[in-house]
Amino acid sequence: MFTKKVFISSLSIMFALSGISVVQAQNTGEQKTNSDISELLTLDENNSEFLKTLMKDGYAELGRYKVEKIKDNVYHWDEGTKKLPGGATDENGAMNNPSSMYFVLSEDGVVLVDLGNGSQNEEDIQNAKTIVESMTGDKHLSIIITHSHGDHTGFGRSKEVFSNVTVDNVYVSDADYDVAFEAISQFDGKITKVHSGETVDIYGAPYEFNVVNAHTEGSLMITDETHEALFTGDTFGSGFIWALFETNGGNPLAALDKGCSLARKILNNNPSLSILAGHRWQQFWEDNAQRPNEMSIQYFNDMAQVISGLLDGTTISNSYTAASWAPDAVELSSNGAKAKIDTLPKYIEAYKKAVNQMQEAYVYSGSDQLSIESANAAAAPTFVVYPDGNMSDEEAEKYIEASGIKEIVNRSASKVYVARPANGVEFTSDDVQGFEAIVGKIGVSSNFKLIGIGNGATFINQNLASYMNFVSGLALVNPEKGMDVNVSVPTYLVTDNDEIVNTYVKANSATKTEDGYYVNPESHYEVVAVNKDTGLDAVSATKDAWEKVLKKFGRIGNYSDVYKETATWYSRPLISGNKEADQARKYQYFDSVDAIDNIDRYVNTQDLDNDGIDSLWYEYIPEQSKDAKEGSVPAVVLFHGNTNDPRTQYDTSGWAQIASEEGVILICPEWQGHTYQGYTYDPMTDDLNATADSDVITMLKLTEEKYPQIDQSRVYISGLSAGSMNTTNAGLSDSKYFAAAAGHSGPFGASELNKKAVAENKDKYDMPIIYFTGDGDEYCKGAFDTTESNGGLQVAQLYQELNDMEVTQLEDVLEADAYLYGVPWTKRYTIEPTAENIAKIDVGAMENAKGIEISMARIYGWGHWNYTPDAKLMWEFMSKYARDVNTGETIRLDKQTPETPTNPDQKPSDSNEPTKTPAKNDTVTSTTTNVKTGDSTQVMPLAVFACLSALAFILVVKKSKKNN
Ligand SMILES: [Ca+2]
Repeated sequence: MFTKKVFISSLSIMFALSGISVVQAQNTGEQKTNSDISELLTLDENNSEFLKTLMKDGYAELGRYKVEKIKDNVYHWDEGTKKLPGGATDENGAMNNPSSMYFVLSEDGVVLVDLGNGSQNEEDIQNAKTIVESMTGDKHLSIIITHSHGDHTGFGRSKEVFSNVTVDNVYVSDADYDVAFEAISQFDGKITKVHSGETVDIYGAPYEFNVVNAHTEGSLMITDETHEALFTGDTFGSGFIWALFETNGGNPLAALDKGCSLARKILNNNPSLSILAGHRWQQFWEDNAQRPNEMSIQYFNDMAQVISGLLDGTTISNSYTAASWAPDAVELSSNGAKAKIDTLPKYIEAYKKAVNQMQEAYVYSGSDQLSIESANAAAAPTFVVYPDGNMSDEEAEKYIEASGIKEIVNRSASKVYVARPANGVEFTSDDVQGFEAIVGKIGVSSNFKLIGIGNGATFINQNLASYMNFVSGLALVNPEKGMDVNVSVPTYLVTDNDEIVNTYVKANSATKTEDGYYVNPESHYEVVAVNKDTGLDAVSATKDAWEKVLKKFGRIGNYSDVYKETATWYSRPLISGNKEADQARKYQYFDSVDAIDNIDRYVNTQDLDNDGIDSLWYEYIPEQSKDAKEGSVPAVVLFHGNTNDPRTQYDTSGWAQIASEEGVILICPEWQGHTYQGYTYDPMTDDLNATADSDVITMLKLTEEKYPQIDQSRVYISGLSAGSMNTTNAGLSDSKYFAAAAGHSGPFGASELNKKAVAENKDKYDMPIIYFTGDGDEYCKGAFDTTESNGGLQVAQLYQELNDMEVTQLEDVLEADAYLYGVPWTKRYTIEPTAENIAKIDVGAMENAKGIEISMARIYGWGHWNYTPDAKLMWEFMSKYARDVNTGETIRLDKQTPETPTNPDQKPSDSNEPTKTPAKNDTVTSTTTNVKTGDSTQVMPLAVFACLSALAFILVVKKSKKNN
């Protein structure tokens, strides 16, 4: 029971983090009987042999046709049989594409949904006539046409089929009437045009008609709650939709997207509705690898995913050849999604353009250009520009091109918004609303830059001061005097007005360090750069602002003292709508990777397991480590969060700075598989590294071979959220490859595989591990308690057992320790906030006889995301450890008595030894680098690292010798 609970909660975390809402139909367990809804009706068996069979078996064939019972009072008429089903080829070699029609029986009459392909063949017509007459009996018939296409109106051309039944009404959408009329003209005078949103009572049952104009202009989705049916015709297809026609003003995909939302809403309200589509054979077709089977709400979720993926490049596009009249057609699909969309490139472009379009701004988006070569992912800079009064789209286009913004946006797969004044002339206080509309489209994890020029700068200066707390870089070119600014904001100014300069200098608690440059002595993030050349043009000023301020910092809002419920998730909008909370919320600065210039990135794709599919990973090689001596450079494998990008941990975790300063090599695997520009990379693990030797290890070994400077005794692992789960798991299952581990926004608890790995490895290896978790984290905050289901306690128990420590029993847990998972830590300390770090952190730790620690930290007010100052704390923890690559023993570097090697330059005799030279190259260089940055406070701890690192080599070399 206990294990199951944890398993389920892990799963829900996985889904919750995926950003895709997983909607499950609610099964109340209580099946409604049809007598509750409408009486179960029987057909008169004596009418025909066909009907006798249908009543007996729920299935009957007649010539080329079959009829089957779907549910009480609902029958499916298919233009295919068992012998010649959909997708099979007939005697002429043509593929059978039968349409589906449905009979709905009511006390007062029968509804027939659609009229199929029809037939010219006399035998077929007689059989169709028998079916219609049998199903209608002595009642009247009404017909609903889902859409105008010939394969759904065909029998309308046969008067014979309906010659003996009374047809009351034929319903067709207003928009499809003209095209459909020719086929159904025999019913002229009985045709009722329906409109979207209209509900019509047919034989005592309400039918709600909704138009989704993606397949035809008037394609219907019809809700019949009485008979628990949702008739969709080809409105959403039956596994794939043909959105190949000029509907919705040339934007069928927008209509489809809207229709999917409506369908989901309808199905959420009525989970018992069966989706009865226009070609049922397609959803059961054996040759269709992604058969949706009985379609459910998931089909619409999947279709929505295919559409939304067009905006971030995760949708797969292949050429589509089934429609010979549309040679440039493409088929859109998405990893794991069952629904496909066949459409034309011009409709994709129209959709993307319309999504980005807004009245308040000209929008240029590079987000669909996200590829494995893009510069960054989660922390990509997004720009909002207020120009000097109204700017035409052509002028805006020209400005972003010339200023370099377009290039940055393209390489970062982000966006730029050039605002338009509400009055069409210049910006006034009326444009604050427009600012909120623009910002409402931008998520917190974005790296938000605000630029104002002339009138635009004045508008910002006079109206937006209270929004500065989420701006990571502000540039004002020739603003007029404005409001007081009460929060810090990294600022670039073109002005000769000292009063304006002083406002921002004061807001940043900055002091002058050189002419035109001010910095807060306690925070390198809080800067003001001033250019007094007021004649500078907008393009040159923008370029200068990027170099001097804008590229340097990001700012993530994940912290709130006053509004904890919104402090839990990074993707919530910058403006929550609660003014007090929005202005009080704290935002954490981080160093933007755009300003790092001493790290080379390598993108790797390789098939690691010989299944024909490449895996993807990134290597980040700092300058200091490039030509470093063999076995001298530590490396850290960074696991991203669920469905995140492999670059995210480099961009947003703070590890980029550690690498830049310390010369550590970073390896960022796409462990989960992810689609970029249509190619889906192979996941490196199926179980988040809970079992040993996944493709992550294959990748690591390849990387170690490629970079002999990597010190294999100092390879570490770290990760965020689902990446934290990978870290927990690999720390137990792959202990021998890693010297220490650090998780962020986890621990999540113990699995059976974890316990198995502990049992296998506890006599062989130890593993030091540390976790950092926010107590505003919606997935983890509940774990700060003293129950056995608390994820921290469970993970502590795993690592206590692995590390040969006393395992905490539930009865030993004290209520007073709930703030740190109830674990009886033997060492506790608190890290207070500083000008650079906004959060207080409580840390608990315990260590075994050999000095191997388990540690867990609580970040007050922080949500579910990286907190960048932690990277340094993780590194301080992890770099204390090395693992003897021969014995597997963990070495506590800082607790060793310094020993002078007899001959430090002597190489071990065995040339296969991975650690050959007691090199100090990396750490010495990093000290130099640090001095270069002018940050003198960094030099001391680095010097200590240098000593420690040197010690590590001495120790490893000694150990190796002993073993030889
Ligand atoms: Ca592969």
